[in-house]
Amino acid sequence: MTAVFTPSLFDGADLVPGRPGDVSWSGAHRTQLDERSWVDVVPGWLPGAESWFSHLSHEVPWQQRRRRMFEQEIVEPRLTSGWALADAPAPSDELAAHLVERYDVAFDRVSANFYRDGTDSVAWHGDRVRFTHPSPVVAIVSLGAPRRFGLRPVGPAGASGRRGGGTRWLTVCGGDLLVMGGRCQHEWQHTVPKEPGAGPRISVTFRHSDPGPVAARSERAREIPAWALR
Ligand SMILES: O=C(O)CCC(=O)C(=O)O
Repeated sequence: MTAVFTPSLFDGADLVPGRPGDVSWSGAHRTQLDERSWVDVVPGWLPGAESWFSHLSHEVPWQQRRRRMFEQEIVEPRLTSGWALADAPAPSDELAAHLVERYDVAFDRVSANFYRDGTDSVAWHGDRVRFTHPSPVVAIVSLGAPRRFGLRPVGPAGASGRRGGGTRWLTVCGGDLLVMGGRCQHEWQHTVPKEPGAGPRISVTFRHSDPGPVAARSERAREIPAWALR
């Protein structure tokens, strides 16, 4: 693939066989982690995931972030990049439109993580949106090699000491969609652990900066302004 990445001109059509509009929800399955948190998995959601993987792996300006942890600076064991939706690589905008329709939040930020091999990983964490959103929805498209994805409850445990039934593990494959919602970022953590022998994988994550539902926002817009009632 010799395509040069020009977000304003490139519509992704030649990289994602089948239109991005062809995403399939047919295998969608929701797991209720506990009474407040859920995770949806949609196997094979994205057609042409392999070519998007190939394109992103070569064309994204990947960076390796450093962060402070326990008084030490650590180099993150993966590469990352991020955009506002309008600047994100095609067909992010079309995929976001599908996600907005289904989850009723205004996905407007996209980030990508490149796990070059099984030594790359991300540790247990909740996403930062939990500091601003009571119920963020975080949607992750997997591209490339399969990886294990873990979810574990945090905070006060129930009488059993294992609120929500303890740690859950699943395998995400190229083209799969995984969506976390409800209180998942607050009350659960997730991880992609190191996995000896794993091949390269990219995850593309959609988040929303407005905490509220899209439908409610348009309802609010339709509300009669106070001045008109005076
Ligand atoms: O790569 C993934 O599937 C998870 C990414 C993630 O948890 C994050 O970047 O916060």
